[in-house]
Amino acid sequence: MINSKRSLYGQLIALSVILICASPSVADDDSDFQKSDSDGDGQVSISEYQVRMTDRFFFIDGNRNGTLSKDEVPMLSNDERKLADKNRDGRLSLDEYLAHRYKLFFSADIDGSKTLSRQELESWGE
Ligand SMILES: [Ca+2]
Ligand SMILES: [Ca+2]
Ligand SMILES: [Ca+2]
Repeated sequence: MINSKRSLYGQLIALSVILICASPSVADDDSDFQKSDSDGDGQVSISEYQVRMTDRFFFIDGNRNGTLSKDEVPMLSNDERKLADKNRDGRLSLDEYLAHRYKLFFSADIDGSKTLSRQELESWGE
């Protein structure tokens, strides 16, 4: 009796591990592109990008103090963060964050159209 209970428990654990591993991460880029391209014209314009990055700013601002501290932007290297932190207060304001993201946007905009096609976004790798 105890044995069968234990094996059922083991099966439940195995099942939940499988479920966690199977959680949606496939086609992440695609859905990200579609979310950014809010008018659905196949291009992410700078204003669509701004909306998306503003969203992201408030999403990663975990303690909601309106600035991003070092541990809230672990994806930025020290150099990147220093470059983006214009007033050198050790935090990124929304303006500083957006200015940094615009730079990335324009460096990804290979054809200079001020919009990012799906292809440009993919070769950017973000
Ligand atoms: Ca668009
Ligand atoms: Ca700052
Ligand atoms: Ca472009």
